[in-house]
Amino acid sequence: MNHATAPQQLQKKTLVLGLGKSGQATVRFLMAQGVAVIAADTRLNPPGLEPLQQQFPDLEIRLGPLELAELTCFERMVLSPGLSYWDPIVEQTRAAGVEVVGDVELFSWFCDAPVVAITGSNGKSTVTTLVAEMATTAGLRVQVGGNLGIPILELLPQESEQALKPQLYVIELSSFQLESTFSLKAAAAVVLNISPDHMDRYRDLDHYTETKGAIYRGAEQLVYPVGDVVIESLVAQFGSEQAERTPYGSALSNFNFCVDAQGQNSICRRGKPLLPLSQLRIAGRHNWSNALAALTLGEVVGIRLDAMLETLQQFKGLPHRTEWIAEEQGIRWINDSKGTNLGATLAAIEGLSEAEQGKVVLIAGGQGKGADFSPLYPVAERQLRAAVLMGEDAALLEEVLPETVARQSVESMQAAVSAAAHLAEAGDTILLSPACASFDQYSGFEVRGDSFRQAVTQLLEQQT
Ligand code: UMA
Ligand code: ADP
Repeated sequence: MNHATAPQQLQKKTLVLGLGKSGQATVRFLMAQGVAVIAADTRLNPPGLEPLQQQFPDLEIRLGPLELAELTCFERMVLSPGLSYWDPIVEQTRAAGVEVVGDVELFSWFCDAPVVAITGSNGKSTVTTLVAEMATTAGLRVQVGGNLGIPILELLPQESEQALKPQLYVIELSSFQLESTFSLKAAAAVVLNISPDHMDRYRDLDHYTETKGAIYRGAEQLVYPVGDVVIESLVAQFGSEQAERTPYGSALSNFNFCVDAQGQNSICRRGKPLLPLSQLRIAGRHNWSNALAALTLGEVVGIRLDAMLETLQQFKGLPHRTEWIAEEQGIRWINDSKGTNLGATLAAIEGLSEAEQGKVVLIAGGQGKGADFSPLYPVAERQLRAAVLMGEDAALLEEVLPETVARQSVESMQAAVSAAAHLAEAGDTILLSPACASFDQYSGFEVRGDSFRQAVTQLLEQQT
């Protein structure tokens, strides 16, 4: 379907299931298109209840456990990313002939500007923000959102905004969103990396990986990290034959690393040095790789190189992602609260250790989402001085620590910060990178990161 036929296609008896941010945006979008919807949520008091009741007093909203008989009365269900496409009741609803799609699918029916689509286990928000800032610096009208921040349907222009329609969409997509997306034809798509995450939602790692790979379906430019065999196989499986394949990170690809005439490690384009890494304000190998991904995506959709390089020199990184908080008595404090899976935490430890001589005192723990933490062992053996553990799955992390690593269990962030300060030595880095979701103790990673920052500031004030 293209955007001209989309409004007609919407006229189906529709249930919007899930009234979080994306469900609320979906209800508003469909109502604006004149579709009569019914809304539902399995929660008794979902976040969207009051705002939707206020805006649409006549909207029928059903709350609480789902009944199959109720669901199969609809022709279409728009499913929130928080609920699995393979949830038994959703599967039964599909088996009964109801079309189940997500908000990204609706977006792809309506969007009529090029889309840069970004997924991966880690680095999505950083790369999404970088590409959007590069495009903005180059003078394009850009809309940015998706899993990051603004629900995707809110990115589409309203009737009154047609004269200033976006020229580019830059969207972050989670595996949850990709489960129910079928028609997106991105101008450029990337899977940045794959490491286990959300293992409580998928059958196994292959299931999770394939869900992410679907971002390449129908894409014109397939961008991928060269040499990553898992992602290369996704490109082969989901990419069309006509699509252009554009790897990054090797001597044969457009963007890579090299040493310039002054001996400085640099970003280069086809062997020509462009920018010394020392001029980037984001640190760590993982972030340099994010920079290559952003440059490659930007180039294939036509963003000017000078604008991209200018952005790279200014971009300080997002809060809660290996964010520098303080340095006192030779000890650095880093907030990586967004490190919500082990892959992110390993990248943060390795990326930060590279530049420093000391060791890392890691603060970790929370909800492990069914992860296997054993890959922490060798990295911990090399780079950790100590681990301070908290939250629901602290014991699972402790099990995989080598004996050489000191450990302490704590109940609160304040206690974690004070324990870490005692365990660290001059030259060390104290890193909050939990490898876990935060929902057992906080309402989200931002609140967890803020509480870390506050506890660090308090401690350092007491010390002076
Ligand atoms: N839920 C129910 N019953 C329902 C609907 C939802 O119990 O009927 C629960 C879900 O299991 C989930 C929670 O409510 O635990 C939130 O789900 P939701 O679908 O209401 O979420 P939204 O508020 O709409 O936010 C979603 C994304 N959330 C998820 O995918 C869980 C947000 O990504 C996204 O920013 C937003 O849409 C706008 O597009 C957040 C996220 O955590 C940041 N994403 C995961 C991640 O990054 O790891 C994938
Ligand atoms: P996402 O949106 O995928 O969660 P973010 O850009 O918010 O990604 O970064 C989340 C965390 O993932 C960071 O705090 C850092 O620990 C880690 N990270 C960022 N980029 C990468 C990368 N390219 N490879 C591995 N880990 C990364």
